[in-house]
Amino acid sequence: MTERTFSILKPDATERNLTGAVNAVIEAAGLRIVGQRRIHMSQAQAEKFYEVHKERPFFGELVEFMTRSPVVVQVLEGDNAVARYREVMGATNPANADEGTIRKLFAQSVGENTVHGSDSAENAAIEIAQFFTDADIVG
Ligand code: RTP
Ligand code: MG
Repeated sequence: MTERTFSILKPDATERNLTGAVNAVIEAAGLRIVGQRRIHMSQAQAEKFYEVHKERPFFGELVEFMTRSPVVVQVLEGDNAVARYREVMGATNPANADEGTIRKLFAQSVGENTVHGSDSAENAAIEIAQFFTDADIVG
């Protein structure tokens, strides 16, 4: 089933000039980048995006990290894109990530872990709508 998911290349990726390298892994995995934009997230945008984690001890650190440098927001399309991208990203903590995954290849720590991917189709739709209009997605 063709579906869409939402992705962010996080500040540690843009800072190290790794956006092309990460995109190469995404595309090699069969996911198509159908929307893409570089932005510098505001504090308010980051707080809203990670609202589900606001009671977690790492919330402040997470918002600070996500607003530290530009990010690349993306819409990815493909067969079972939500689950497929989670597979390609690897575990949240790069120490536990499988060989060949984006986080195993590039992430430095559980906090600075290079990419975000939606965890369900429902959240993907909500997250895509936070950053893209329909006209900005060309499938
Ligand atoms: P994401 O939402 O960014 O795709 O990552 P995820 O689903 O794999 O992990 P999640 O549990 O949703 O956590 C969101 C992000 O918060 C940061 N984090 N830091 N310091 C910590 O212990 C800690 N735990 C999580 C990571 O940047 C994680 O991706
Ligand atoms: Mg998550």
